[in-house]
Amino acid sequence: MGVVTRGFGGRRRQDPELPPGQYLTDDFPVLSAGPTPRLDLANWEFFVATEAGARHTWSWAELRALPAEPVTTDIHCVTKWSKLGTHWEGVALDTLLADVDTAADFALVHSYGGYTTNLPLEDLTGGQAWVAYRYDGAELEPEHGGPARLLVPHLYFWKSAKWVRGLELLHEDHPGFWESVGYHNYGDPWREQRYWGD
Ligand SMILES: Nc1nc2c(c(=O)[nH]1)N[C@H]1C(S)=C(S)[C@@H](COP(=O)(O)O)O[C@H]1N2
Ligand SMILES: [Mo]
Repeated sequence: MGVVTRGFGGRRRQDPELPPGQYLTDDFPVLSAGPTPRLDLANWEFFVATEAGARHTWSWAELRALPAEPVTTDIHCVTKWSKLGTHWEGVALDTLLADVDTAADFALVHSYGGYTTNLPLEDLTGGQAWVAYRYDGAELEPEHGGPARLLVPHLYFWKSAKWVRGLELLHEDHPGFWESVGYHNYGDPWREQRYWGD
């Protein structure tokens, strides 16, 4: 986290902590392509379906019983806002995938409500992604993806699926909701991969 650097005379200097084209916000905007689903924790589950046909599931109680990690990270939305040093808590995908036998290269993330987003499986492992259920010291608000959302902060925030339901592990890449209508397939904010062709 650093000091916000702004030029005088209305010129905004690029903060070295901000990817190209991004600006800082203290707000936490809500961006949802549809209504906020109200989910019953008694029926909630997180699944991992492998390319070989195996299906692993965790109930809400089982998820919450797994070791949780605090995560402090910057987040970058493709609509150009960034927040630095946000505080989350959740279960690392490394923990959830530890006993999953897979040779898949890709994951299609599914949300309650039907949203999907795709990414290479290797971007979900190695301490880079979490199923997050707390934000800023409180349970995650429904508008921001509660009860639980994916958190993959090294990619643009549309990859961080709210109301996450599970992962479909695949040999072949399959574009998700925004990726199939023109957003970049990978979405690295540091390479400004916003749209097709970036
Ligand atoms: N299920 C679901 N997840 C989603 C979205 C969505 O519309 N539905 N929007 C994405 C986009 S474009 C962004 S920028 C972030 C916004 O998260 P926020 O509303 O908590 O700021 O969620 C991402 N995850
Ligand atoms: Mo977004």
